[in-house]
Amino acid sequence: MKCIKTSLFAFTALLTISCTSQKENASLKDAYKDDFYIGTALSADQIEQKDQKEDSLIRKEFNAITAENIMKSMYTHPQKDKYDFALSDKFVEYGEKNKMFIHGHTLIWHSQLAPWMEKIADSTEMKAFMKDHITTIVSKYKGRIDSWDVVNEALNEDGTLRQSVFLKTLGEKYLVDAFKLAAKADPKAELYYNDYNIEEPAKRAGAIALIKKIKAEGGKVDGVGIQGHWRLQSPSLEEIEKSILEYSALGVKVAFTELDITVLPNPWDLKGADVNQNFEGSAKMNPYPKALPDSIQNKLAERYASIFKLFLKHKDKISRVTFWGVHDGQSWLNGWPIKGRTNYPLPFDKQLQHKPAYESILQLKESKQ
Ligand code: 9MR
Repeated sequence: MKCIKTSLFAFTALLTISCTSQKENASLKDAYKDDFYIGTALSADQIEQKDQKEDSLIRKEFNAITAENIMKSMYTHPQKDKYDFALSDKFVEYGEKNKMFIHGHTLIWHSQLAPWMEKIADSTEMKAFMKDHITTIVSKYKGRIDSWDVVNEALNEDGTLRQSVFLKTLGEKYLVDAFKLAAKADPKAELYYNDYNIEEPAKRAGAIALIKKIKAEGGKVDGVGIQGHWRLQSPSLEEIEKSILEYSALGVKVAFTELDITVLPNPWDLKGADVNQNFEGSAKMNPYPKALPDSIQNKLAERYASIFKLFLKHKDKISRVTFWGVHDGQSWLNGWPIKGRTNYPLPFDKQLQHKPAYESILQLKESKQ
């Protein structure tokens, strides 16, 4: 294991000490085994175990998996009468072989739909689609996929319902229907509502209302997935903590399902910046094309440490924390919201080396032992 040579926080020398105390064979999943699952999102190549080094890292560090893309409807259900389970079969076999918790992402989502689905314009056809889609996929993996994102990203930022193709054709009822269909197909699978920014007050209020409504109408909701596409400075720990408490008060588990922390400037934060302006190729927006400076590396480690400290405080309410990708080189944040940047949002760098962020997450457990 690589050690950090300097102290990460000005106020503590804890991590310097950790250099000597952490064992070569330490891993995130083992360190947190009594707390919650530590997951990662797998690309198609990772599911197919194309890179041996990446594969051993995945098996060493993580005990929960999500498919980053291949289980989205455009891939699993490309035509009305055609499903394609070739890669999702491999994904599930991989999880079983390695005794991992297997999460299904995702059943009902307005994005990454197959072109034929986008053309569905009336309620009868949409109802038939939802029934066939959810029943076929969930039944196929009954007893093998442990939990599902049944509905993904149904909310707007102000907490109102997104005008998706599902809402337009079926009205609000599509939400409870989706959860009922999934529960019928696999009564034992854990069913989640998953979304981003639902730790922010307005959207959180919308998510709470949505979960309450689905439950009141007889749907089974076991958990809420807070995606966790976060930044160095925001959201605040206070809002994250309030979210854990308020969701868990609904009687559902809380999972952090797509955790990553961008270290790059955000075009929407720039005063007067036009979001539609083309920032591609701008050095200002891609400040660390070669390497992340120590100062930012340490900020990232500190941010991860404070987040995981909060997660540990509420481990009784948290079922799983999944990173959105195995290493920085794979992250979607290299291509969004501006293409062609170099971002550093995960605990492993693109050479698969532990970053100070990794050490800081492990250190929280080591200091307690
Ligand atoms: O990481 C995924 C990226 O490779 C895809 O291009 C993108 C397409 O929408 O989806 C990304 O994953 C998203 C996830 O499925 C749902 N929440 C937001 C994630 C990041 O966009």
